[in-house]
Amino acid sequence: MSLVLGLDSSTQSLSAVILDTEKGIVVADDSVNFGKDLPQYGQPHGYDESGARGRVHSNPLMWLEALDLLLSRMTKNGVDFSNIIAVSGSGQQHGSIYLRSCFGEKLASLSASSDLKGQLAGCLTRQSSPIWMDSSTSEECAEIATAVGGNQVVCSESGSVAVERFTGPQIRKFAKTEPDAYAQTGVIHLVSSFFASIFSGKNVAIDHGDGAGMNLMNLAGKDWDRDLVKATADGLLEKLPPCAPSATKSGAVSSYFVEKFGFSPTCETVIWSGDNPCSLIGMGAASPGKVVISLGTSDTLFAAMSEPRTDPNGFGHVFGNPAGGYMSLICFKNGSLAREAVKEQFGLDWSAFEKEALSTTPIGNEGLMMLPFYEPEITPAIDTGGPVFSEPGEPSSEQTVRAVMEGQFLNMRAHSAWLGVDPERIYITGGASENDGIAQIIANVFGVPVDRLDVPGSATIGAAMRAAHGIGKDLADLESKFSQPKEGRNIEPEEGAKEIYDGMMASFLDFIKEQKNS
Ligand code: XUL
Repeated sequence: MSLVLGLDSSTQSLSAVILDTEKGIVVADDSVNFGKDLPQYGQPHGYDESGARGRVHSNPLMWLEALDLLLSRMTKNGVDFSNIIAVSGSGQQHGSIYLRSCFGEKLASLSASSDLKGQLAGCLTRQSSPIWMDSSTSEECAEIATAVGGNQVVCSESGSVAVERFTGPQIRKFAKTEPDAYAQTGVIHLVSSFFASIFSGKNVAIDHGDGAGMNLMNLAGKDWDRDLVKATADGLLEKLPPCAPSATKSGAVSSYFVEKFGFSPTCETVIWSGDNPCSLIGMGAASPGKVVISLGTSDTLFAAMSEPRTDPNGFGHVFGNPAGGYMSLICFKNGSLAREAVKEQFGLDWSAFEKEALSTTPIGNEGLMMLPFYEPEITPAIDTGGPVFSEPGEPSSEQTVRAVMEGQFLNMRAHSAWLGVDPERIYITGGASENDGIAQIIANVFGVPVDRLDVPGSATIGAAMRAAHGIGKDLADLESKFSQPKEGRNIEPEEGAKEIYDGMMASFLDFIKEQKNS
């Protein structure tokens, strides 16, 4: 038997894929979209949009309901879970769930005749979960950094300076603002370890990939950093699950899934990781050499690295590579958020991003530049209060489409230079990677060919590959089956394009500086 299940709990949806690891094929896949399938939560993009001062939270009960819904929908559609030999998953990074100590016991005694939401709701000590889009913890970041001797120390110990969306600063804010609820909290999970615990029927570890996105894990020691934990909140160490390598098995699947959805009682669980570390695996980029751009709600650029190299400007991060070693990552908040905003502003469809805008405007937009920061940006850290153009006037829809994409990828190129890698090709993934126009701009700005994979959803595929790897399957063999570029879908850079963007780079950086100072 060779079927493995991978899940991905992302910002906007919960997805699943079943891989046949012998035949090298995708057997089934499905997805629940939080906004469309669970409109009763009033979170159309997967989070509460009414938060003030940078607060962005999601409802963890919505995530639980999504899991029951996804698996029952797959069962109704004829999917047979009884042959699955291992399950693992991927979670949006940094998000945290706050639970009473009884969470572990509850998980061990879940009844298949009821649902997850009804049985686990009482365990929450905090009704909402801060997610990666939250930028409300600048004060807490500064306090943590000061307590340990400065941001250089936070960065050298944890792989990143203190970052607003990272879990440590979020925990500190909770402990400061809701001390009673914090005191009632027995265990704090990441999205990844929360779901992994549910599948295993007990509290399980946080993996080194996702754990590194907390400002709490010591990168070299691969365990909780006592100084950072102490600087974050009182009594925190007892509330954190242990850290463990990503390929750690966590026992047979919980009887809830056996009785309710027909899983085999011998199906093994492997701990979950973050979406970016899982995507690294799904893209076949676990060994250094490949640079990946993931185009999702956020855009990220990442690559495996043999030695942890930190970003001198503090925007980049080092996470654990689920296959061992490290990966670097840079996250840009205004990914599809910005592209969708332009699409909606002009009532366009995606073909405008694919063809019309690009065929009617010249490369470089005749010098018209845009800082596409519809939401406060993370890289660079700047709040421009919305998009800004370098020239006055009302740009046309075609100019704006080109400007948003050129702005995004010039910004990405500028802020990834510290990695010191000169990619020969770039591998792209995520919903928007199917769009040829977006792929063309990336090829032009970086001046290298762009490849896409044969299978959709690299985080979900990567999660399934990690399940297989965790029970002893060979990663190189899995990569040769599932992480191959799709033939005929590569995009070459256009002649002379890179030179135009080389020429624009200095003015683009000045434009950012001007806006920062204004
Ligand atoms: C990475 C990050 C985002 C989330 C989105 O640091 O914040 O890419 O993982 O899912």
